[in-house]
Amino acid sequence: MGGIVALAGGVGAAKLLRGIVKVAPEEDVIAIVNTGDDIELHGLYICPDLDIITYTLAGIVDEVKGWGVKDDTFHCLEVLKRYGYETWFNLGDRDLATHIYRTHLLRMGYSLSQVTDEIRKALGVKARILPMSNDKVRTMIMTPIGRLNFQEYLVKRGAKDEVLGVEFEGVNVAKPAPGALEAMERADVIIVCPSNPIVSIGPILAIKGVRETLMETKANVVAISPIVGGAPLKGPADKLMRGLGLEVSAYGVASLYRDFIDAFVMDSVDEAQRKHVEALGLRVFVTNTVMRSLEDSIGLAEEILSMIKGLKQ
Ligand code: FO1
Repeated sequence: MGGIVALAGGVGAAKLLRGIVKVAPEEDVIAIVNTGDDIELHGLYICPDLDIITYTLAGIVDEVKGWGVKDDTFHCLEVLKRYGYETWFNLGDRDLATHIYRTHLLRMGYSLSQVTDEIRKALGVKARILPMSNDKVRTMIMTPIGRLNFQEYLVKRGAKDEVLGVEFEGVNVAKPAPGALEAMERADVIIVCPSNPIVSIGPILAIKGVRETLMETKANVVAISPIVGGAPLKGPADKLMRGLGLEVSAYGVASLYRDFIDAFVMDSVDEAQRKHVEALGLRVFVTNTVMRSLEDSIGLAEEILSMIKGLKQ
């Protein structure tokens, strides 16, 4: 049994993963997570997507925001502000402990994948969580006011700037994290989570060897559309897709993945696009993909896993 590999960004992926680990043995699940959104602030190394996935699977995420730790306080940030630090990125006190621990271990010489493994084990998560790479990759957004780090574009400036282009700085020399390609080769199922196709899944696909491995694997590869009814459920995927001249629709997402996926799952509200997506050569499944509750997540995970049984093998 090769297990389930999930390519993951932040909140949308975490919601699906919390369902997947309820319907499949958690230790058989490996999430390969985007690190293009990582940022260094206050001398600390912060990995938002890795933390969103880990906190969600550990049951400690702030479910209202989808990121950070539930019931967190912000005392440290308040004092940092008095010292003159920029505090637009809301780091809670409990969340900061993760960044302190991660930064400490990285400075001791641990790799990001080793640190990530220590954190998930300490928080009681049985699924494996792998950063896409141990090397530094930074998603940069080109805008009329210049080149912005992704978190500056999204959080500091509220995604208000026109998107002229997207770059993954460092991706040409970044190697996949140890075990990531092997996991994709061995997997029974690879799920491309309903994450932003440009800045969450895009950086993972841009790492050397990932796209090729996805095209060659014997696993059934299925993607879930993060665009429902022509808009993302969360985040700036529409602005980024439009800025890159792509159609903001389930079809637009399917066409980005068409060379390596076998099947595409899209929401019932997009039923009218079924034929259009099938014309890309994909098996299409239409269902409710909006995950408002844990029950929704479990329902979607169950459907995905039963749909793709026997697609290729
Ligand atoms: N998103 C926000 O919109 N505002 C924040 O202040 C913010 C802080 C933050 C702190 C830790 C963390 O792990 C995530 C955080 N996020 C915040 C979410 C994050 O910016 C994005 O959702 C992801 O990078 C996209 O997947």
